[in-house]
Amino acid sequence: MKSDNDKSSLFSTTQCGGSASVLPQITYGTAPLCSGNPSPTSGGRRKWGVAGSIKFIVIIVFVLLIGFFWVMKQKGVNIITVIIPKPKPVEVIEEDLNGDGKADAYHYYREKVLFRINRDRNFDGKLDEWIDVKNDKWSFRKADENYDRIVDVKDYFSSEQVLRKRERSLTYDQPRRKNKFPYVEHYNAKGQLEQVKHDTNDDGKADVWKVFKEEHLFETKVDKDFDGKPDQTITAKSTS
Ligand SMILES: [Ca+2]
Ligand SMILES: [Ca+2]
Ligand SMILES: [Ca+2]
Ligand SMILES: [Ca+2]
Repeated sequence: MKSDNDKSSLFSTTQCGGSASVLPQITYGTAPLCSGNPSPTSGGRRKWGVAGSIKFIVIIVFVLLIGFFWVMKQKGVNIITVIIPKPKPVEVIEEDLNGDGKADAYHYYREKVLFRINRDRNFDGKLDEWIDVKNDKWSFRKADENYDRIVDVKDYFSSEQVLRKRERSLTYDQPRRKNKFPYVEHYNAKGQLEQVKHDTNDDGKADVWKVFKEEHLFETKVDKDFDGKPDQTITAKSTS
């Protein structure tokens, strides 16, 4: 059985820093573990560790950034406007389509390049057509066709301004409809109608598909139970 003297050889107290005012530290065996003291293998230098190195790098980067901003300011360079360039000014040319002295069409230019046309086609003072222009061609158009201030149609054009896709409402009852554009028309490169997808029950999925050939209806498929799969196929000449 070990005596109290035996225990003191394993766990003893010593004082760090050699001063009597320093709190005693527990030692294990004969090596004192005083935090902050250089280890015998560190050559007398304090180890930074990973966290210390990261802090050091962050401080250096921060100081360099402050210096960079200060130098740029001395040179009269506003670094904010360099990073976030100011938007180029937009010029708007108004047009009076019906000669009543009020503008009905607005052409938007940036650096003399037309990029947007907005129009009031029924002259009620409210815009009802919005057109995006790229390279002098319409790229996108949306419009309120019944002038109730709700968009009813969206047109997507090719780079040659050929209509390729049209999303629209059939009944102008969008406020009551979940799917505001349930009727989607697809056109070929010549602008001829090729396919229609119609979501008749507002579940967001087409349930009637119509295929056109030479712009004439060729085939209709219907998903009667709305499971996403057509249940009936109707061709122009026969029914199956
Ligand atoms: Ca006018
Ligand atoms: Ca209008
Ligand atoms: Ca409308
Ligand atoms: Ca549906």
